[in-house]
Amino acid sequence: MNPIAPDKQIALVDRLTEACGGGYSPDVRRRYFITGPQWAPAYQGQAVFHAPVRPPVTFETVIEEYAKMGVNYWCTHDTDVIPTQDLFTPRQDEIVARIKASLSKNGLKCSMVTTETFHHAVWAAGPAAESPDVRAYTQRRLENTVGIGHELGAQYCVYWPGSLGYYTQGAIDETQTLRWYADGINAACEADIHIAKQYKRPPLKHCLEAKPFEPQAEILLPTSDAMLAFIFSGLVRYPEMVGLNPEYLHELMWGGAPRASLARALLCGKLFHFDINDGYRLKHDVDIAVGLVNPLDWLNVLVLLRAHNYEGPFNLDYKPPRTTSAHAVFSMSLPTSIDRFITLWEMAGEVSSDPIIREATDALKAGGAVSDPKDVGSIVEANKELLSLHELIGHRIFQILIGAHRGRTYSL
Ligand code: GLO
Ligand code: MG
Ligand code: MG
Repeated sequence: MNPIAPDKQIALVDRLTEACGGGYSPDVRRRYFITGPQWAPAYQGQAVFHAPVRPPVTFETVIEEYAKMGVNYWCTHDTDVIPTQDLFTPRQDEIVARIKASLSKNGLKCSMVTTETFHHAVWAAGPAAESPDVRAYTQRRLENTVGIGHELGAQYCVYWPGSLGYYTQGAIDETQTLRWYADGINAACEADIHIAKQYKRPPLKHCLEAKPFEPQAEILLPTSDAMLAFIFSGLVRYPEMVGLNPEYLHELMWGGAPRASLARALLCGKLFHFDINDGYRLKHDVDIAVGLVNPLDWLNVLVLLRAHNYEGPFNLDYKPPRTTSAHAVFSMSLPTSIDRFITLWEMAGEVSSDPIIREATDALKAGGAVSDPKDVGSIVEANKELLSLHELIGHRIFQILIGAHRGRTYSL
């Protein structure tokens, strides 16, 4: 093949994206509670070892592009859109008014707001540092975000306490730090109760998000389970207002099974919000788009969520890779991510209604007829053949993933 001239590359990528087919129309995409973060397309490709590769984009562009794509909801960190030095000033109000205008012009809603408590130098020792000044500032920031959330009509507020931890062991008292962190969440909930009344709106759903590694060396609330224990520890004053925003990759990163983490959150009634992406076990937070690494696992996750009538947001918390251009972020990366999610969701519906899986599952639940229930040997004998259905169900789910249940074959 001849080299592809730079001015022909966009056309090539667009043509091949189109040739992939299988894309959904914006109207179809709008049927799902998919939320688009400001930070996903605005991510410039930078990291500890990486320089940025893409230019900055404004919230106006992001909101407009989401609207064109068929994403109904937008969400943001406070400082994604308001520079830190402009928070609490009239500049903040001006920016929030511009966001409102841009959302309404494009027919989008704001689903969620979140406070950045990990990037700025003020959080060097975390949002619950020893210094009372840092903690008082944290509380003001959290309360301020709640106010922005109500002003923008959000339903959810997310907290990722990524810098709640340490580099050098023994330097902080973990129990004290967690108490101080709870003070921050309590202040946000209290402010919410007050502000919600002023706006005549229900209070927000406050969602904690765990990540096992990064950016601290050791993290105090590394998993969704740790956060459940924290919510029910007695430190959180309004536990009914606080739930979880698990992230698929964050649960996978520590070696857990995301589906089991979600199941535990569901049992506690705490699965409020869900960050969707993909990646690898026991690696750093690569935030690859949904379904590109673990489509089978993702399919199973969605089967679980459908079975439990999860109705919260699916938040596209991923990072378009550095190899994807600024143009392709909107023309290829985001739409294909959304479409893989929709396909997996619909496929999960097929798994749930598949007659083979249904019959196998019912048979397993019926169990074998045991001749002597007190005799361990008869229990084993009675179920021995039935248990082969476990592997058969796995095979059937794979067939559904590749379309074999609809007759797709490979003839050699
Ligand atoms: C980082 C987190 C981050 C959060 C966001 C929402 O690893 O996934 O993107 O989801 O800060 O609070
Ligand atoms: Mg996340
Ligand atoms: Mg992540």
